[in-house]
Amino acid sequence: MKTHLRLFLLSAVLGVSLLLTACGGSSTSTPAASSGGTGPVTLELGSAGENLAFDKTELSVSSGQQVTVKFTDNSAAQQHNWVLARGGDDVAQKIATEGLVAGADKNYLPTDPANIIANTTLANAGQTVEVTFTAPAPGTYTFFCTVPGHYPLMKGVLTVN
Ligand SMILES: [Cu+2]
Repeated sequence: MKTHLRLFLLSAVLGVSLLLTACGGSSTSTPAASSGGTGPVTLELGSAGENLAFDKTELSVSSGQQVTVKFTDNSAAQQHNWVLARGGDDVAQKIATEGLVAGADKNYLPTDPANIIANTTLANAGQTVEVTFTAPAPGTYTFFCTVPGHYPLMKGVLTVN
């Protein structure tokens, strides 16, 4: 009789501690409250006609802001894309080189996306493509096109405040 009671108490204690563990686990994943009053923003840019350039070379957003980039290929024949690097020109150069190897089937993007914050797919002439992402930590980031030969001509800087 006494043994049964102890077993019951033991299993009850174990059950409670399991429940506590489960609750503790879920509470840590509660998203942090958004700071500041920056709502979602849409940035529109395009290629500069037939030039290997964007029609805007400076963009700015706020850290944590939801950003949608709408990119229009204004060329009559060329493909372009819009890629945001997790860093500056050194990182962009590496992505462009790896993208060239990957080929058009992969949107001229490296297999490992670790250094890419956001990217559109390839846009054909006259096409608009878009991508939505959360603005990273404050700093400056290079955006560019990875179609072979377009970087480092076709690039700009996103400033995150
Ligand atoms: Cu391009």
